[in-house]
Amino acid sequence: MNIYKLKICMVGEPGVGKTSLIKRYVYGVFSEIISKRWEPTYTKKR
Ligand SMILES: Nc1nc2c(ncn2[C@@H]2O[C@H](COP(=O)(O)OP(=O)(O)OP(=O)(O)O)[C@@H](O)[C@H]2O)c(=O)[nH]1
Ligand SMILES: [Mg+2]
Repeated sequence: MNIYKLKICMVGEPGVGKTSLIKRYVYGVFSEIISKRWEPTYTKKR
């Protein structure tokens, strides 16, 4: 079986839910609290 390492870059308008989507997928959590604006988010999921 081949194992692929992918890097995904999420870009979009401010406040559309990019960080929320990433945190939901990687950590399984969703927060209504607005994250700090313009803060890049780097996460890793195996
Ligand atoms: N109801 C609802 N709220 C959401 C959803 N996704 C994000 N939000 C809310 O929208 C707000 C902004 O979400 P962020 O994930 O911070 O958006 P972002 O695209 O990362 O914003 P920037 O980092 O400023 O570009 C937060 O208050 C989230 O809780 C969703 O699917 N449903
Ligand atoms: Mg964000």
